[in-house]
Amino acid sequence: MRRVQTTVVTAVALACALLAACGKPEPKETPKGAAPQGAKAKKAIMVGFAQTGNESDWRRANTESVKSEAEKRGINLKFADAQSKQENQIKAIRSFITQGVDVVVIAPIVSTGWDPVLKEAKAAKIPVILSDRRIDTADPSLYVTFIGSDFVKEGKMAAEWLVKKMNGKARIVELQGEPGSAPATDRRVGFLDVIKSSPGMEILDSQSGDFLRARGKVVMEAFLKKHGKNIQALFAHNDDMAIGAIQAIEEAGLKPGEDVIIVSIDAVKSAFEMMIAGKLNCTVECNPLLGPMIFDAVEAVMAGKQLPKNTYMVDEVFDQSKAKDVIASRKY
Ligand code: GYE
Repeated sequence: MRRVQTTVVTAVALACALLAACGKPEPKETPKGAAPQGAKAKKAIMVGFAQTGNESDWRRANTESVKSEAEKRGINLKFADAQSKQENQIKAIRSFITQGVDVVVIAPIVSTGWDPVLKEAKAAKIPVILSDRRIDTADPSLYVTFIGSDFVKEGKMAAEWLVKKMNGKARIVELQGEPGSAPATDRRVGFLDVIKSSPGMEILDSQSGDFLRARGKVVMEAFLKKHGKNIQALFAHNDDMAIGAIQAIEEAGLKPGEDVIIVSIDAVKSAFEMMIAGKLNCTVECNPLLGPMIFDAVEAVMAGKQLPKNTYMVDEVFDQSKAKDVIASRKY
């Protein structure tokens, strides 16, 4: 059974207005992607997917989930890897519009700056689905639905685990994700919100490692140089940066998982391996397997059906005590 939690944030009337504003369910003579009556073969739905890049294990699992699900359903998928640049992603969306795709799916790299291109999609009557990362916009009619995780909640879960583990007292360093991205912003907000009620939980330093393993290592090296053994705990916004940091901690002659307690987010397979090796203490799940839900939404939009404005995955916390039992069942 798929574990999702659905929140309809708009009143039904508003949702109808939003859908109409996106060109759905306004009946079209021959909806794009649908075969004219009497035709034998149904024309495949064409979807343009603007992916952020290839920055992490999470991202690779997400790309694979989208591609394999499209193939399974016979969807004609146009895939664009933006190589972590918003301008590339915007270019890809413009090209999808020109190609006349039926639906555009975006995993927005950063949360701001989307209105102009989303307005172009709207003018072309192409519905937009946001997946993985939310955006900041004053006009929610620019997208039909959002499907992904609640990053504030993930940050809170990481902090709650750490407060408990450290008995409310720790000097922490933080490795943030890509600046301006929803997961970096929201995970930090959630984490700070929880630790603020434990005066003993202090953030010594906080910097971006761009969600990259190599950057996680470099930034952790700098933290260690500056703060040395004062660092008692690390909060990394993703597992890849935590794994890079683990290497830096070992190279500094310290024991990750003991001298520095580490909590990160994603729960990818390599994080479980690190927990089993005793080097990572805890990871908060962020499910990247969004393909089936994205294409359910695509098909619903194509059928003129109404969708909830936000659908959130339900994520769990895994610490070392669970790692061994769970690793075999992990799908990414
Ligand atoms: O946590 C990180 C990836 O947006 C949820 O992006 C995603 C984040 C994920 O690079 O590993």
